[in-house]
Amino acid sequence: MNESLVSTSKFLSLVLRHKPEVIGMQLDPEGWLEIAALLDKANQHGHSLTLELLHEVVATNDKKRFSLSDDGLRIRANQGHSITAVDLKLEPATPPGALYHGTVEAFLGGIRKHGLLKRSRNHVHLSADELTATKVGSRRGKPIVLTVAAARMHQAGHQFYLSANGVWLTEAVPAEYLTFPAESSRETPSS
Ligand code: HQG
Repeated sequence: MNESLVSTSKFLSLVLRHKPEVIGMQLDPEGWLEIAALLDKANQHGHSLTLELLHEVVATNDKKRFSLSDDGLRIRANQGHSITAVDLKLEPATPPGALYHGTVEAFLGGIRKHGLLKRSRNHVHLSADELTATKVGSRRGKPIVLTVAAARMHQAGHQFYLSANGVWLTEAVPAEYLTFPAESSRETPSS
């Protein structure tokens, strides 16, 4: 992605996940914005966004963060929201046996104590493969990948959702369903 695509993706993530009010807008209950109004408002607030650039970001975005409505008139983010009023109306889905969560050491104490919490977002985000989880953890430092016993959690009644861009979402992961990586690399040698 070139710089204007990256900065447009970041701007759209801000507006469509967290703060539509920065351009004087409000998401509908399922997270959509009318594209025509979005372009008008963005430009009024000093962001030179065109329909062509928006379509290019939707099509080429590395994580497929955004979707267009079937009629092409609206756009929304596929996951990652912090606006609690947004309900994407995803269908509950059956997860694979294991899912993965990338984090960093500084958070492990809290995670061991409380499990995975959604914190500022609307869901805990889980990855289908370890490589993706490693990349997620790398955003904050040396990545640590936790394994989630997703099938066991699901059997115990916890609901899972699969976003349109392949991210698994759930309300919280109690610590009993987490496996932490072996800690041998952090142990002090005994002699
Ligand atoms: C941690 C990006 C202490 C958790 C990524 C994480 C993802 C705890 C952080 C998506 C905790 C929350 C989401 C507890 C969880 N104590 N720390 N009990 N429970 N945490 O950014 O999963 O590029 O809200 O480990 O690729 O890092 O934006 O979640 O480190 O898919 O599209 O609290 O964001 O996608 O951080 O990332 P976040 P995340 P985009």
